[in-house]
Formats: sequence, structure tokens, C-alpha cells
Amino acid sequence: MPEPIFDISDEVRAALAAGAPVVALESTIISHGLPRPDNLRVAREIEQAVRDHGAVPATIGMVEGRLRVGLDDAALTRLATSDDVHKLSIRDLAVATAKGADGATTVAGTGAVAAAAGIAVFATGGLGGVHREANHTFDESADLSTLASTPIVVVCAGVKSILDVGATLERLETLGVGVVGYGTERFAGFFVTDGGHDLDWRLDTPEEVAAAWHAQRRLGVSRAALVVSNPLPEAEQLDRELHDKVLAEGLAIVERDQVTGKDVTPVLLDHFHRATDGASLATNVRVILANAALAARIAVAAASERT
Ligand code: PSU
Ligand code: MN
Repeated sequence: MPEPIFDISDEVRAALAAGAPVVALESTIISHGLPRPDNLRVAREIEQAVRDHGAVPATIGMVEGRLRVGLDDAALTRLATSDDVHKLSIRDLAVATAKGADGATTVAGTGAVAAAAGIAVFATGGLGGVHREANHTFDESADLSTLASTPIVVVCAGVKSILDVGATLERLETLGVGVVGYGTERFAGFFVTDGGHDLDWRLDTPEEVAAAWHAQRRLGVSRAALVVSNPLPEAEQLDRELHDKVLAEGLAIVERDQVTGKDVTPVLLDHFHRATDGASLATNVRVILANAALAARIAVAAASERT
């Protein structure tokens, strides 16, 4: 047998072997999505939120060319504080491995590795998707195509509101990726509660999500992800007017500075965090923690249904 391409921590390995609940977590949020020094604190809080709800966290990232499933505190610190951390989408994993690089995995990178490691549930903030200028830039996140072929439950607050949300939902439909609203039929809007679109399906409990996931696995007709859209409560969302104003500024900056490719998302998020005096950061953190908690509850429900 070829050697596995990733190292699974002892704790995660033991949990998987026992059929205990595990939640995969991405690391690009930490390295590229949140400003320092909050990012390291938040990385630890996300893991704690998973533990508080009964599951084992498995943050995924790359240290010196080794993909790791379950990061210790030294690795987490390194990805949060080093200036030399690559943003790793799925296409970057092999080259970064060969180069011995440090890297943080995106939704695409994390989901693919997590599914290969046998993890059923993954929590993130907001998915990548179709960018607003995609009709001429072709900028569409590899998160979408990866979700089409990666069997995992992804808990998110919809897609980042910097994107073309309607177009992203259309692409998810085309790609055969299931999308369910958690406790609502409206698609979540990341920084804001309502992303402006209806969904076909609503599920109200972790047990219902687990049942839908097991049905998908048993039916055996799809290898796609199931996206669980978990909106922030209205009282916790970013002020809508502030959101719309800062977004318009951010998009103008991207255009003016001709930001392209994988830099677009970090530049827009960074503009949000600075222009809202930290309000978007606080919102982003609430989003991620809420998703980590729900993902853990789904993992617990999925693990107990299996036995
Ligand atoms: N969600 C967040 N913050 C982030 C991201 C998502 O709350 O930083 C990251 C994820 O890793 C996602 C990536 O996969 O942004 C999408 O980047 P791109 O648009 O370049 O594919
Ligand atoms: Mn892109």
C-alpha cells in the first residue's frame, strides 16, 4: 500500500477508528481570512466550540509539505503567524507537498482531504462561489467544483456576501450539490442573516441533517457534498447599510487595484474588517463559531445513527 499522503493526529485517528464524531475545520480562514492577532485566538475558539458540542476538531493544513489532519498548537500557531503560508486550493496540494511548503487549505482543499480521511462533517464560515464579475473574469471558486465530487456535509453561513449569491446557487444546482436551510427556507447571507434567495429544503434538527446525509450515502447515486446553510440570528448580523456601503467600496478597490485570482477574497475580507472597525470581524467570528457548534451536533447525530 502506498503511504498515505497525510498525517492524521492521534486524537483524530482514535476518534475515527471508534466511529466517534469528528468535525473538519479549514485553515485558510485562519491564515488569510482573519487579521492577526485575533486569528490564532479564534482558531483555538473554533476547536473549543467543536469540543463543547461533543466532537473532536480536525483542523487541516500543511506544514513543511506534510498535509495534516488535526493540528497541534504549534502547527496552528505557525499557520496563524508565519508570513509564508500559501493559500491551498485543491490544485495546489500536490505542488505544495513537493515543495515542502507551509499552507492553509481552503474549503475545496479541506473538504477533499477531510473526505479522503473519512470525516463526514466540515465547518467553515462562508463558501467560495461565483464572483460578481465572473461573466467576464471567469472567477468562480474551486470550492464549487470540489463540492460536486466530495462526499461531506459542509456547514456554512451560505456563501460570502462579496459574491454573486444567485449565480452561486445556480451553479450548486447544476453541479448536483444539495443545499438545505437550517431552521429556515432562506439561504444565509454570511455577514447578514438573509442572503436574498429561497431554498427548496429546510431541516430543523441535527438528527434531520444526519438522516439526510445517511440517505444520500445509502442511495449511492451521488458523490457530492451536502451544504447546510446556517444563518446568523438577525440580532447578530452586521448592520445591513454598513455592509452594503463597505462592500461597494471593497469592490471598487478590487477593480481599481486590479486584484485577481486567489487574492480577491482576502483583499475584500480585509477591507471589510478595517472599514467596519472590527464589526465585520466580530460577525465573522460569530458565524464561524455557530457553524462549528452546529457541525459538532450534526457529527454527534450522524455518529449515533450509524451505531
Ligand atoms: N470563509 C470565511 N473566510 C475565508 C474563506 C471562507 O469566512 O477566508 C476562504 C475559504 O477558505 C474559501 C476561500 O474556500 O476563502 C475561497 O477563496 P476563493 O474565492 O479564492 O476560491
Ligand atoms: Mn477565485
